[in-house]
Amino acid sequence: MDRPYTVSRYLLHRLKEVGVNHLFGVPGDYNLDFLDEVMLSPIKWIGNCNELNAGYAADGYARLNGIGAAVVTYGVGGLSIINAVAGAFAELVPIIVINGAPPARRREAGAMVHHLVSNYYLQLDIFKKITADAALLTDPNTAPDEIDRVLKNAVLQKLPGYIELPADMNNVPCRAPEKPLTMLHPTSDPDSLAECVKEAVEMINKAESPIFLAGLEVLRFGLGKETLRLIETSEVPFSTMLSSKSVLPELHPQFTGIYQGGWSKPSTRHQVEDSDCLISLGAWMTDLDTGLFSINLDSRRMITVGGGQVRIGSHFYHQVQLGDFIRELSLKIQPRSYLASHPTESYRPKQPFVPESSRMLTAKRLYECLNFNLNDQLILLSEPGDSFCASPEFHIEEAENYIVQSYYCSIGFCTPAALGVSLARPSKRPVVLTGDGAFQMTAQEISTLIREKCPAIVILVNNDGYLIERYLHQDGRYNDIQMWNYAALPGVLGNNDAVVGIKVSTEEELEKAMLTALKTTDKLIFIEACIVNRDASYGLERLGNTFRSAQQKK
Ligand SMILES: Cc1ncc(C[n+]2csc(CCOP(=O)(O)OP(=O)(O)O)c2C)c(N)n1
Ligand SMILES: [Mg+2]
Repeated sequence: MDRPYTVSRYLLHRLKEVGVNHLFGVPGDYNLDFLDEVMLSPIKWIGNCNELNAGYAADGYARLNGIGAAVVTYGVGGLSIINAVAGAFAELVPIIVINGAPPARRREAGAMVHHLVSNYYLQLDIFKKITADAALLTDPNTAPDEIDRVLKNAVLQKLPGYIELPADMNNVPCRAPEKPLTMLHPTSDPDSLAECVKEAVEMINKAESPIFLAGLEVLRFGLGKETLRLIETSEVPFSTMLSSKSVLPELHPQFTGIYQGGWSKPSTRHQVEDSDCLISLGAWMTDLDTGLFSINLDSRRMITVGGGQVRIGSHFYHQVQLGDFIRELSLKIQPRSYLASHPTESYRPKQPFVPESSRMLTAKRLYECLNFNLNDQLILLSEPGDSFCASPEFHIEEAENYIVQSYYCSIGFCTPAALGVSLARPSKRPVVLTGDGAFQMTAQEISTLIREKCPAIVILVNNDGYLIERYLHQDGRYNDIQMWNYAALPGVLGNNDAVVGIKVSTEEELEKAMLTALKTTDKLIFIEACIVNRDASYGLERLGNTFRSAQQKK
């Protein structure tokens, strides 16, 4: 006979129902009863080295799986995971945090228990500000409804959710889940939708050089396939942005490149900015997505869709959802044989990497080599720093094979996020491109990657400190970090049968290491790439120049 439902069983049932198959986190005495239930559930427990890493892992997982979750303990864990939750909130990633709390009798007595800071509502108050919804479960009669509400709001709004679970609430009986959760997606106003699509079709039909710009909301709301259908039906070319890179396949003949304002390839910039009808789908104009706001777009020649509304020139249409607009436009738009009449500059073909023997490795050559070796089985995660500046121009063949925290930009995100990526997509391998500074933030999580047998490829760009900061400002001693023996580290953190650490300083060594990485599909491969003379990518040189000249104008 099935065991009766308790609050923790109910929560696990709903987590599984919304798609959580792995739970990240760190135990603590306030969450141990919950973790005992996790061990009996079909959800797999993945212990992390710390809570921040658990949050990043859940975020990486959610970006591919649709949702992720992490379990932490009160105060010490709850407050540690905040940075990861803030990043997920900023970037529209739904992760659920389950925070094990002291029992109700202690809360009600106001007792001074370990891990308490200030008062018993502090964490709930903080998480309310960086989640779609947050609940402290105090009553087994209302707990199921509160769990349902938090999960639904997180899933629908693509934002984190927070559930505080007092230790004595875990094993209290509660009602069984009655029926599957009903997700009421926000709807469009039918008149508003019909009118704005009509106006959009007229504008596109009249235009000589329309172009789509697919942005971050297309990626996060899982609208890539529908957007591709729209693009292929209409035969209009498209661009993406750094934050939405790889939402659509980049080897597509209609792809014109990544639009980043003044940092774009000239042909991409020309096509986007000189278009007489730019259809912007869910694009966020953040500083790093716009080449530090160096964009030149005229709203009179734009159709802007996102955040539940559409703007065409000076006309605003409210309550129109992005997905509805894309689907409706696909039905109404006429193919224009655009490719036949206006061939776009085809996307730059991959340049083969031919190493020059014993030539010392520069940043540019490292990125050329990586770009050449990326394939559709590899998911690239690129860390803020030179890695992130180099990667916009990489060729990502398949949709969803690129992950970046391009708005919140918390360094140290990618190594733990790769754990989540690997568990969410076991058929592919994550490739972490990280700086030495970023790596030092969350390096321990290599050990969890090894323990979980995730055959990640980690490429550490050893340029001796915080290179990006050296470029953004006059250099100072604060940009120096302790040199580690990076390539030896994976052996220390794991077992030598499961990991290969390789240090490279020349082009030839890099090519050999890359071949080993691609051939050895059952191990974690860690490549420490030593860069000569703190060399940087073209992207970082450009960022530094723009940033410093903006500072001078202040
Ligand atoms: C958590 C966090 N702390 C600090 C920063 C500020 N920051 C941005 S990039 C950077 C240095 C990155 O150095 P590294 O990873 O070595 O990359 P490089 O530029 O050298 O390639 C720092 C400290 C940040 N973005 N996130
Ligand atoms: Mg560095």
